[in-house]
Amino acid sequence: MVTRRRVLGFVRLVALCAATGWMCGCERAAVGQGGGAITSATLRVASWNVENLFDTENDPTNPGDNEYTPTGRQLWTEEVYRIKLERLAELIAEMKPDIIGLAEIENRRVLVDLQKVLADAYDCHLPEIVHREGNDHRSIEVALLSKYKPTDTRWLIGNPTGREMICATFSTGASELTVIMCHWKSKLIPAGMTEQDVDNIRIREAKVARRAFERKLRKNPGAAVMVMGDFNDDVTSPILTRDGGLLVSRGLLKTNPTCLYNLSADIPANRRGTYYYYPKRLWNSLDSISVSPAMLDASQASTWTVQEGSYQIFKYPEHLDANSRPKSFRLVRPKDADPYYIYGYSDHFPVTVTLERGMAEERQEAGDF
Ligand SMILES: [Ca+2]
Ligand SMILES: [Ca+2]
Ligand SMILES: [Ca+2]
Repeated sequence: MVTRRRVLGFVRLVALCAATGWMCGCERAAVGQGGGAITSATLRVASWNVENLFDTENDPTNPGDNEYTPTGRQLWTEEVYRIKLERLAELIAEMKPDIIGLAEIENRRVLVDLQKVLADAYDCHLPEIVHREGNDHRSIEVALLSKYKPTDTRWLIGNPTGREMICATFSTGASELTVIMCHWKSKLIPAGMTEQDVDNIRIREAKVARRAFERKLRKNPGAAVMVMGDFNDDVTSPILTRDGGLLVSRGLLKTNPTCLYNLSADIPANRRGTYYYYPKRLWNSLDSISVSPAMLDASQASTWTVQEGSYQIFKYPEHLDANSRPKSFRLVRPKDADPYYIYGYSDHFPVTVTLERGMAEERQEAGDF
């Protein structure tokens, strides 16, 4: 049966392709001309897959949210939703981000609800929202919450029937910081597809993200550009390193100046895990933040550099289960008892980094240029 959503999705897709030319990996037109230059000396940036942040209403155009209703399979009542928001806000307030990328966001409403809990319960103010509805089959998108309004926001489309990426540029006064937020397709193989089909989509997503930051770095090798998110693959995977240009060796940056460095490579391989895959009893480094070469060297021209030792997989103590794995927020269905919720947080750990205003910006502001 062809659902209304699919028809709408197809019509939208055709219009989108015509408008933006995604076939060549082009960016969606810029929207939102904002202000709000970053004035602080440091900037904390985070990325977190918050795991199924759905509201409780059944969106008739989205079959992907049917289980997240009070009578749906997840028994997703208003009370459960409120507790989920509360948990997420509690952890985000601990991280104290200035800009946070979020994955698995149903719609704008859940972001507004999360903002409100952050502000009211934790005095944590992230007033700017970057989000739009996409074509994902469950209608879960990436989003940014931020203290600052981007001066330019684009959506990158690597998979026209999947999740888009956000490419947001913030003004830092004299120059810019660009943040690309990703949630690439998972390695699960849907019916009718092969592993190669899925890999091809994932490779295209990687290449589209890469093209966006390469363009910035060719124009300005000192540009501050970050790529972060849930890549649904380990940081050493060829799709990240070979196709996405997110390198795990600082040495290779010298000969590949338009590639980025994945900060998770600074963490020993056995401690990079952000997600625990129970069927194979394996940790995966699905979530990470990569930065442009100039951001690694405070003497270089970048506006923002990584504060030494600040990158971390953020392990909020309450987020750890008895085995130090991420404590998910999930419904348990015992065979001989009523279902009940484990009020965790998410099946992913967040990642976070602190940036410092670079020398170039300071000199520029002092009028030395
Ligand atoms: Ca919903
Ligand atoms: Ca629905
Ligand atoms: Ca959605």
